[in-house]
Amino acid sequence: MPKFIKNTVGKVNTTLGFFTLTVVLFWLKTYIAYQHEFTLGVKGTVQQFLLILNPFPTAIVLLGIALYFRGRLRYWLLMIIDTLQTTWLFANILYYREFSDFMSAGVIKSSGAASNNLGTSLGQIIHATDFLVYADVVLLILLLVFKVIRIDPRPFKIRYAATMTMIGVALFAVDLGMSEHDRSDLLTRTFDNNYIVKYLGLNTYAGYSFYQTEKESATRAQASSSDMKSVLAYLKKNQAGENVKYFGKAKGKNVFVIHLESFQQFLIDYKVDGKEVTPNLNKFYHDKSTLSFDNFYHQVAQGKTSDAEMMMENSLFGLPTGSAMTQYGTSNTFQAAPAILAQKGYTTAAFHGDVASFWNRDNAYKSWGYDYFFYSSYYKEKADYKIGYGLKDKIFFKDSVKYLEKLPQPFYAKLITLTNHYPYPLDKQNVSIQKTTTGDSTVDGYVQTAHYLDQAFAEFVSYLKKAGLYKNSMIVLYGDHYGISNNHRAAIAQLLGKKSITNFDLAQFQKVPFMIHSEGIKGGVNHTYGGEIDALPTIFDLLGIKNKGYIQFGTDLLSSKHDQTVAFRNGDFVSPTYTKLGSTVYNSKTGKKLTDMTDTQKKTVKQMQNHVTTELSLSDRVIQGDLLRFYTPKGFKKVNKSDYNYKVTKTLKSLKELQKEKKTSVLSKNKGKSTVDLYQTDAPELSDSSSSSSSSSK
Ligand code: GP9
Ligand code: MN
Repeated sequence: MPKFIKNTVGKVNTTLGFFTLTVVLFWLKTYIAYQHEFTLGVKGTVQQFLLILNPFPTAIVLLGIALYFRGRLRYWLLMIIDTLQTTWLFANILYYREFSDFMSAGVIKSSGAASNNLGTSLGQIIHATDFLVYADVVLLILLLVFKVIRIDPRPFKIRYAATMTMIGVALFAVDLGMSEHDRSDLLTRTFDNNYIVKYLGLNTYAGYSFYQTEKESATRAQASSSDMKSVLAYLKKNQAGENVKYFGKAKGKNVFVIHLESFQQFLIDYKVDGKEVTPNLNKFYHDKSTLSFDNFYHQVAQGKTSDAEMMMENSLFGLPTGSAMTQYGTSNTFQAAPAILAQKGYTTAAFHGDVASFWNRDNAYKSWGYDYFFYSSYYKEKADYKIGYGLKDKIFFKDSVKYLEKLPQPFYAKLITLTNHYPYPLDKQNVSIQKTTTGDSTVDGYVQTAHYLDQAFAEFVSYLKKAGLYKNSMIVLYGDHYGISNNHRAAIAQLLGKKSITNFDLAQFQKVPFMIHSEGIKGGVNHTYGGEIDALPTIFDLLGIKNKGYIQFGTDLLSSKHDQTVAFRNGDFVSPTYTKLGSTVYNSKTGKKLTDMTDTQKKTVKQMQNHVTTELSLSDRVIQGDLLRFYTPKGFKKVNKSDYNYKVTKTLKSLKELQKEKKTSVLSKNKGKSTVDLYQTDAPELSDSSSSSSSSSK
């Protein structure tokens, strides 16, 4: 063996040599993961360089801790720290695959509530090769155990260890300095988590995220009633008021809010092989009594469904990281739609075919004033009734009816569907439309579950018609967030029949349906720009409730004063004129980048950006500081969470008693005869006679 190689190999038998080898191997796999597992959007040589550099500083500092210890302990500590860092990398690879985002401390905090479903999907997204990230650690340990690499027993001088720490810190300073230069306000403004990882690395991101979460708890402790003043001042200036033409047009009607899981606007009128994917939703969308919005965007971040629910029913934004419903749903004071409506005589109920704890619904719904919450335990459970995250939509809708018919009218009922959820699995017997053929396996099943959801919805609507509920109800439909994440550019391009996809196209791809149907209102496709934050004031308009006095950040889509600048949760925005994504401004009409902007244009965009940043941060202040505890709208009674109990036995008893007290439920109106038999479904799971008249009280 040449002397040079022999010398180099020999070095691994010294502390410094082994340490260097560990650092380099960790760097290598992190860099490979950066390239293959995450979509970091690295542009230009500076960013390329920083991506290569950024695993080093924290790895040197963290692994360097071991250098301060003696002999064998030093080596084992090195391996333990390496394993911990690797586990963080491993967890993020899996998390990113599903959520196209990095894990945050907020998500980890929430994971108690979300663990069930994270576990479900984990099984589906994990690849055997993922474990290869541990290969270097295992190899190093084996080499040590079998004494191929010998442990250097000599003490490692403290001043050398300190030098190593200093090298790490210095590299970190270089990394941070260059990053700030390339992207100012990197750590102060809430950009995408991808930015933090791209510039500062995965370990730094972990520290940043934990720091943010701690800060959140502190903000809450520090908040005081005077903080409400700036919120009230903002709302006074920005709330839009109602549209007299629509005000109260659905007053006193029941309200159905149907949550279309992962449903994007592009599916409306979309065809595969000449066949409509969602014919029934399309019909509903074009109905003359349906107000449909075709420039309506989801505005969720990591909280996904829970962010959508937060916006739809509180007109408050979700948080930049984690889930507001999970982190603050239990302890905060809210003035949510169910509570407001309940105090106006509505019975309020949420229906969902998953466990109650997911997204902390069982607690948050109490804070929001839901009288009832029907979750998985309320439904008959059979192995083939479930797929992916819970009950199949057709069965879910049908089996909700036996509770629905017992609710005194008027009621506010939210039904959260589930089958159209990533990774879009559907059993053969329920498949009735071709997959798309992009070749991207996570994308191609999407139209099949969407088609299934469409059929389930149609069955529900036809029941509503038979039970007389269609006429006296306002039916609201919304898609909660994207189903196909931005990671699938090539497939998206194919689905949309485009050659390639720009960032502007991706922003447009965040449109979700928002439809309001009420017999007698003037419907039509409305092109107003808006988002989930605007849903509640719009719904209130139709129900004849003024939103003045409520802390709601959205504005009525029907109001002439409605604000059409739609904030994305990361501070980007779309509007009918300008779309701003990161630092790039686009002409919303043409989708072209605006390069030479006039001073007036720059000023307008700056004003829009200020507005977006202000509304997001004020909404965050409300949630993080629990500010609603300091403010009660006129005529509103503070919700007392202990008034609510979602235990099955309690609920069934209460519903029974209610039938005697109030004679307004569908069941009472039908002289005590159940309407369940009116429900027709072609769900194959229910086709045998024994299960067609399902009853499942447990
Ligand atoms: C889980 C369901 C899915 O109960 O609402 O939530 P998501 O993964 O879409 O946020
Ligand atoms: Mn969802």
